[in-house]
Amino acid sequence: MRHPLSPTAAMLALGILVVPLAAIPAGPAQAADKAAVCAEARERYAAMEGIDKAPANTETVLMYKYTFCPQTLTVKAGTTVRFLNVDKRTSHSVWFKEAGQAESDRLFPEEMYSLTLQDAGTYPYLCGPHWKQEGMTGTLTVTP
Ligand SMILES: [Cu+2]
Repeated sequence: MRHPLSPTAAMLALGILVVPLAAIPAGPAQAADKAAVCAEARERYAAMEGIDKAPANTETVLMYKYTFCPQTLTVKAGTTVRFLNVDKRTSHSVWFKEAGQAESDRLFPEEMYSLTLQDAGTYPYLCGPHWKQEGMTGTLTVTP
């Protein structure tokens, strides 16, 4: 049996560390990066004070580092979805552009925007200032 810290294992471990770092693009974050961003966003949300963490019939989408967390969400018609900015400095917006809705006001850290959709369907949305350059978009699916 090979020793767990044999040179080969150490080199493999190093390779695992080096490859993803080199693969990080300058543009929109890839899926793996988004997962890490959203894990951090959830930690920030959990630590945030003064916000009801379990409001009735409500789902929460976090906005953090040019990412909606989760990026796709399915809810039953009549569920309220609130979009909460857990960023440190950056402001975001929520814009159901394709559905013809007006863009939300700019949401600063710890501010939120809520909406309740009654009609089943798939609703893509975006962040006004960050969808083009940063790919900050999401999709909300409403089921009957
Ligand atoms: Cu944004």
